[in-house]
Amino acid sequence: MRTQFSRICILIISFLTIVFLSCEGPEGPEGPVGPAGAAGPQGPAGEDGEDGDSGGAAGEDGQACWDLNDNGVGDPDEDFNGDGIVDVFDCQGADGQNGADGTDGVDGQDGADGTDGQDGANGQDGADGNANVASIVFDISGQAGQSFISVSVPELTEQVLAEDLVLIYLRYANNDPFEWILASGFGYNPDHILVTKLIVGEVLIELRELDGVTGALFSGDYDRLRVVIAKASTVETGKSSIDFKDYYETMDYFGLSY
Ligand SMILES: [Ca+2]
Ligand SMILES: [Ca+2]
Repeated sequence: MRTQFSRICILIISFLTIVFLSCEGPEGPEGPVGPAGAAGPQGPAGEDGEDGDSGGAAGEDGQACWDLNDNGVGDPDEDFNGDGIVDVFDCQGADGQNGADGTDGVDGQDGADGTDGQDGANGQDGADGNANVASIVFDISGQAGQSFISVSVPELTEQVLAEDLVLIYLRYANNDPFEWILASGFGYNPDHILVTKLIVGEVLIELRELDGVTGALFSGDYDRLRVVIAKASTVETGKSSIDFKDYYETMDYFGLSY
């Protein structure tokens, strides 16, 4: 009985297998490309190549430091140290910057005095002076405010007063240039006259106003008194035309400076 059942089962299974196999459909389309696989391991190193050709051309020489014009020749003007050879000793770098000024040195000692120079040549003789004429000037500005002044003149000796010509001039200080007035007669202004007296060693001068009123006539208008003493022999006869009131003509006549 059991064997029969097994056979029946086998028959059923076989039948079902035939049924499934006979039921397979047609083949479907090709599916998409799958993802790339992982890289494989590195392969072994290859063999060394052959050595290249070592016979390349040599490079050109560089420029020598002394060859300023780069012509490869030592030119005369490249012989900087002047020894007749152009070589590395002629190589010069660029000038450096000037250094800072040094501190001043200590003053040296004074040198010895030099020897005296030679005397110069004598100058030319000056014009002859007039030994027979004396001209003396006195400052009378300190006597301002007076109407009468006395000036000490030691040169007026008794002999001079007896033999020589004596002229007295007053300088009027208020004009530019100054004017000299003969101290006898009218003064610079016609409102007064000048009266001069000569005594031994002294000149006396009085200013008299024409209106008879005596005032402080020497108010500083006259600041200098000049005494001219001329030997009588120097006053030539026939020269009476000299106007002694003209101060400059008189000075010229006696050869005196103004
Ligand atoms: Ca050169
Ligand atoms: Ca040289």
